[in-house]
Amino acid sequence: ASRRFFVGGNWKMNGTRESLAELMTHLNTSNLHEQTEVVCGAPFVYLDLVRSGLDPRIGVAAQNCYKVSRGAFTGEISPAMIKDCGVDWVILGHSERRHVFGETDELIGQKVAHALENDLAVIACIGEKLEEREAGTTEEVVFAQTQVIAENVKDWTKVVLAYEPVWAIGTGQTASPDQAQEVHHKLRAWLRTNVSDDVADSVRIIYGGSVTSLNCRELASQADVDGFLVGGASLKPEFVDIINARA
Ligand code: G2H
Repeated sequence: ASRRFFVGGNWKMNGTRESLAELMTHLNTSNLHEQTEVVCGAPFVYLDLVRSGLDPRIGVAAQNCYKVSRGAFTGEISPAMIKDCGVDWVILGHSERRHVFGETDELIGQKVAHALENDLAVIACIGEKLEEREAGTTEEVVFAQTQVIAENVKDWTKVVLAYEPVWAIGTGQTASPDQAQEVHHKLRAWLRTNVSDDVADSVRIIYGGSVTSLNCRELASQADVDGFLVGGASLKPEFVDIINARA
């Protein structure tokens, strides 16, 4: 399958005008492989700044959104507002949203549906916790999370699935290439059985969790690893090496 390599940066709650300007200059002036699709996830307050500052060939993502267009939802941001800032992507279901802010599968599903209806492309995140992996329930957990996302997707061309094992996030404990490949392969098989051959063959399944310039190449060489969602390392110059991980 010829899936375009996809590298997302998830800046999380980091950055200042000054530091992001520096990071954007670095990205804009670096040699990024044309065949890699790059999207940077910026904090809401900097979406405008980042969209106007980054080279147009680099996409921008919000890191969350709400499930309706407007109204009395203090503190929330809608897909319509994100689009209005010229931003085309949103990250949904990140483990920090699930586990720090208590977002449920049901809410994440509703957000996915609403974002897609409003023409935002979605990086949909799933992943098991350490105790779930140790209990042997990794498949069960990620299939159940994927099921809820799938129920809310009509157009899979606008979806990237991000597998982020919670035990690997920000811990420096990256999944091994074999561990990542095993779950990605099973997720693709799940899509084949439960959605379609076409979707299974075409949807990018990216890996997230302590990806660095040192471990990205071996991970990128795995058959079912179609890219990365990168947190900590996406704020550093080495992000360029990760973007260019696939030769
Ligand atoms: C996982 C990842 C980016 P990090 O959350 O989504 O972060 O690379 O810092 O583990």
